[in-house]
Amino acid sequence: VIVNKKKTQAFLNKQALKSKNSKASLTQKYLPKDVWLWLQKTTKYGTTMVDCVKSAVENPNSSVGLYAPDPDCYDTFPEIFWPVISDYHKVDVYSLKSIHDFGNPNDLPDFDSKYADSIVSSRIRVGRTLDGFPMGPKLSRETREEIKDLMIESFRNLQGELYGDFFELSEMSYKERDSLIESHYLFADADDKYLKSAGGYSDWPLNRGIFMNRKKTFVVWLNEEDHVRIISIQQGSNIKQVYSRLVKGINIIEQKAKFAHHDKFGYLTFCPTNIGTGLRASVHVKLPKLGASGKLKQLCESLNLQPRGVHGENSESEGGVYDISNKVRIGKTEFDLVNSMCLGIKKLLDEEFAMK
Ligand code: ADP
Ligand code: CIR
Repeated sequence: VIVNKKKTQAFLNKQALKSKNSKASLTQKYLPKDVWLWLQKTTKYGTTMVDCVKSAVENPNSSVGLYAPDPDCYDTFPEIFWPVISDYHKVDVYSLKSIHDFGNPNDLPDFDSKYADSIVSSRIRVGRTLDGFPMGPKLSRETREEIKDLMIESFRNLQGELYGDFFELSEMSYKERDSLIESHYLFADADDKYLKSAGGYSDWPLNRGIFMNRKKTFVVWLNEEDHVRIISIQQGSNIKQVYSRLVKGINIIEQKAKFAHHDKFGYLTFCPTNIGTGLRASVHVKLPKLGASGKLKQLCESLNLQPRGVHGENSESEGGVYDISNKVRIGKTEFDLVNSMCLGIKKLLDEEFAMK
C-alpha cells in the first residue's frame, strides 16, 4: 500500500483542528465535526439520532429505515428526518405545511360495476400518537397503560353502528389472535423485524389491544406500531361507506383524545412514512395478469400507489390479490388521498382488463 504521508498528515491535522476543546475524547477529536454534533444532540426524552436510524443499521434491506421514538425527533434531527420525508412523500419539506380536510365522502367516485368482482374488500386507517407521550420505544409499562386507559375512555362515546368492545391482547388465546389476524382485523404478532429493531415491541404484548364494533367494520388498534390506529373496513368496494364511517369514528374519538399535531408535519407518527394525515386507504384487488407480468410495481409507482401482499406490509400476494393503497400521506388532504387511490385503482383495473 502506498501511503502519501504528507496528505495523510494534512488530513489528520484537519480532523484534529475540528475540536478546539482540549478535554475532547479521542473519538470526538477524530469524528468529522458535523457527525459529532449530530450524535451529541438528544431530545427531552433522551433520544439520539442513533436510536432513530437503528432499524436501518440492523436491516440493510429496509426501504425507509427511520423511526421517531418521540415526537420531538422531527424537529431535533432535521438532518435526517427532513430529506427522508421529502423523498418518501415527494414534498418540498422547507415550504411544507400540513393540510387537513375530510371533505364529503359522497363525493368519492364509485367503481364501475364491471369491476365489482375484482375488489374483494376496502379499508382505510389513520395512525395517531397521543399528545404529551413519546412513541412506543420510550414508553414505560405505566405510560403505555395510561394511553390504553385514556383511549378506552374515548371509546365510551362510540354508539350505534360504532358501538363495540375492547379486547386486551394478553388476555386473548393464540387461537383467537390467529383467527383475527387471518381475517385482517388484528395486527401481526410482533414479527416485523424492522419494527422490532426500532424498539416497537418493548414489553409486548402488555397493554396492547383491539376495539371492534359488533359488525367488525370499525376497529381501533392500541399500542401497536402507533399508539392508535383507527380503521374502517368492509367487504366489497363501497369506499364511500368505509370512508364515511372512518371520519365519523375519528370525530367521536377526538372528543376525548388529543392527538399530537405539528404545523408542518401534521399528525406525528412513529414511522415518518405515516406523518401528515396518517391515512392509508387500500383495497384488496384481484390483479392476476398485471401481477404476473412484472409491471405492477412500476405502474403503482407512477400512480403514487403502493402494492403490498394480502397479509399487510412485507407479505406476499395470494391468488393474484394485492393490497394497493396511497403511498404518500402528507401534502394532500385526506379526501384527495382517498380519491386519488380510487382513481389509481380504476387505472390498474382498466389495464388488467385490457390484458390478454
Ligand atoms: P397498516 O395498514 O396498518 O399499515 P398492514 O399493511 O400491516 O398495516 O395491514 C394490516 C392488516 O390490514 C393486514 O391484515 C392487511 O391484510 C389488512 N388489510 C389492509 N388493507 C386491506 C383491505 N383493503 N381489505 C382487507 N384487509 C386489508
Ligand atoms: C422499512 O424501512 O422498510 C420499514 N420500516 C417500513 C417502512 C414503511 N413502509 C412504507 O413503505 N410505507
